[in-house]
Amino acid sequence: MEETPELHRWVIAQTEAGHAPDALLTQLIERGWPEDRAVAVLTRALETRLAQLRAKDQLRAKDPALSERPAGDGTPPALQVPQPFGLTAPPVVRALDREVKVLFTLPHPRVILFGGLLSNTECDELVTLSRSRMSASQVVDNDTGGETAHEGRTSSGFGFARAATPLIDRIERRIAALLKWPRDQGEGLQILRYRVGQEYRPHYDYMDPTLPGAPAFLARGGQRVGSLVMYLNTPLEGGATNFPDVGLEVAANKGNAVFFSYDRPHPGTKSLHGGMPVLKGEKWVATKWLRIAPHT
Ligand SMILES: O=C(O)CCC(=O)C(=O)O
Repeated sequence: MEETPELHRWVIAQTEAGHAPDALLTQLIERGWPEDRAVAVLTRALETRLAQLRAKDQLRAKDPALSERPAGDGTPPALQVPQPFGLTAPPVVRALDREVKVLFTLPHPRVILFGGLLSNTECDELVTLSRSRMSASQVVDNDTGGETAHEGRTSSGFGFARAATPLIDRIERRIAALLKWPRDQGEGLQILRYRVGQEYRPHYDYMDPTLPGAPAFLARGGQRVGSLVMYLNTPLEGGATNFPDVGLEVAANKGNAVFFSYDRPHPGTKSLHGGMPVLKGEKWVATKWLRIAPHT
């Protein structure tokens, strides 16, 4: 077993495609590497990559024109995504304990609007559970993989741990059944409240693997490959979820949920989306992000 530059390149390519270190560790062990040596190989390969990215960042800071140039890395390879059903959409799907309507589907970007995923009572209970816990929403920090405030996201929010309450546990099991995606490959539910004028400007939910914060973000479950935005109320006006690349606006209707997937961290997925400003009343949503590996 030799630690070659080729092996390091493989580790980096897999990581940038969104595979979690745990999955790579398992593969190395399966190939016969002792666990301690496999961990050392992974650590060295990722630290080297991190150092390269930091150096690139410093160069960009000195010469802003460099940021304008394409990375030249090509399109990342496709990842597995949640597939609730095949190409033909059924009118209704059974999700654990509930019949859920399929209101429309779009192939590219892959978007599915589900009707009645949550009952009115479940929506109200989620709002009641979260109301007193909200604080200013943050976004993923591209430099650290942690969280940071951002002017494009003006809502407030609260993140629940997975299975935080019996209600959340049930909803998560329902989502896993609906999307045919293991529950532990989902992040905890994130509740958002938008007041009049508040919005979440168009963004991608995946992590750009070339950013300095990517290794830390991807270490906890790999790349995001799907999002489910559940509407917990119906705003009086505004607040649709929009997909600007294809001119789609999904109205926020209590109990419904819009699902979209992106098979690679790339704008070619057309998964750019946002929460449009609320014009009257307020808007509450619960978002579930799905990862390619168990999220910790
Ligand atoms: O509020 C919405 O409609 C979209 C929410 C969203 O984009 C997100 O949580 O990533």
